[in-house]
Amino acid sequence: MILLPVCSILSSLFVFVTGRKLPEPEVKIEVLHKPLMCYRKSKYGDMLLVHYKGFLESNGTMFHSSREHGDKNPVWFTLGLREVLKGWDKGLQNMCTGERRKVTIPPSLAYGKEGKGKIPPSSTVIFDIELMDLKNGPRSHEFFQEMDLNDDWKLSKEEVKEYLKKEFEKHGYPPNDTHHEAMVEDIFKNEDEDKDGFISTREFVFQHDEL
Ligand SMILES: [Ca+2]
Ligand SMILES: [Ca+2]
Repeated sequence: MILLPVCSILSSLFVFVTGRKLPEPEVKIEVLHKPLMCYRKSKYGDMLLVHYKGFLESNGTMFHSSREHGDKNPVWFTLGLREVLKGWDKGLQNMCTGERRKVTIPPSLAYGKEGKGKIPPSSTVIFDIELMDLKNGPRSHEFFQEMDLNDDWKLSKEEVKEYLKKEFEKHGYPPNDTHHEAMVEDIFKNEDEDKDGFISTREFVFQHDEL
């Protein structure tokens, strides 16, 4: 599903980004608007903030609009990590902030033979997607430094918690200490391989379960 709770986005911050083998692209991309200035383009592992509308190709029905439905906020996700439809991971690469695209996605890269909710089985879907913001994704050097507040090249539980708190606030969620602490414990369970209570750069950079 496309709409992700912030906590699932945050927990995926710790998913290592690797070049994944993907089937041949079958996503049709049309650029509706390209900004004049483009300092950098989206790549796998980046975090993207998007507003979007989704339509059924068959009859043009709009099944979702991030500006009109839910909390009406744009949505963050990490490109290339299967947090979203496969068609999004394919169709939103090399995109500039401020760019708008029409992305046509076949069922195999969208909701499949089964469909989902308002989406009938085997539907080709069309998304009108605007990239609002773009930033370094998980596992980047910059990202580690940003979290490492005292520059000792390891992340303490406090530093990770501080980061989660900031991220939640940034997205308009009230701080929730119990929840953050649970998330930190969860993160350390997976990431602190030698169990010394810190996430080292090595532990941060290398992936444990998928290599
Ligand atoms: Ca530190
Ligand atoms: Ca450690």
